[in-house]
Amino acid sequence: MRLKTIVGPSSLLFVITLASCGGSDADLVINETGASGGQQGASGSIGNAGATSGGGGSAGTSGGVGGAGGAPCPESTWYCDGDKDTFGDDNVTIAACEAPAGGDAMCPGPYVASSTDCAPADAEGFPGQTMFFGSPLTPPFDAKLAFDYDCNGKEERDPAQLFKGGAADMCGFADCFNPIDKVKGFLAKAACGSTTGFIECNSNFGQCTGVEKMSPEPLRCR
Ligand SMILES: [Ca+2]
Ligand SMILES: [Ca+2]
Repeated sequence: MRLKTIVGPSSLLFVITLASCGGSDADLVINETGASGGQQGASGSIGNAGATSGGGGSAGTSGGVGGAGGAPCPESTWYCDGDKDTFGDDNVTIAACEAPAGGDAMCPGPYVASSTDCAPADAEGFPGQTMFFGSPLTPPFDAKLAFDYDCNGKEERDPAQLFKGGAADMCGFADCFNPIDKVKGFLAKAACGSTTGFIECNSNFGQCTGVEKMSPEPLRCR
């Protein structure tokens, strides 16, 4: 190996001539800037390769972070949207410059910027959901909020299914004389997804009383 030193107009160049196994010589040129680029990352070799054109140093510098000589990019945290409802799971994340495509064993759906899906395995459970549901969310979810389909931290009951008698959770006198339909509905104590805690107002010996019975459909919540 022979070491040659070349002093250029703008920077100091070291030329090392390598005797390869095949007997031919190859020149490895490193200038001061190129050596600095190599220290920043695995792209130091990029700085070396660029030496033949005299620009290796600057290529190594810019390639140190972005890789492959490209411009550096700011990394963001991306969240897995495994149920593909456009909201991500803050338990499954990845850091990258742009959103990874996902679609693999780690994340069945794409990665997104949102991290607010309270039910990452249920496409019907997401912030802003307006519908009500009679069965619990698909796990995983907050164990105390199995029906929090809109991810607001509460379980709201479908008002259309609640009892609307003349008195709170009790049948008023007029409730037994509804010519179209009997007054009925879920009481305040009824649980989401349950068919109990449901009363219907019936006239009984001149009095209007609520008879607790099984609802034909579960109480829907969100
Ligand atoms: Ca979801
Ligand atoms: Ca809710």
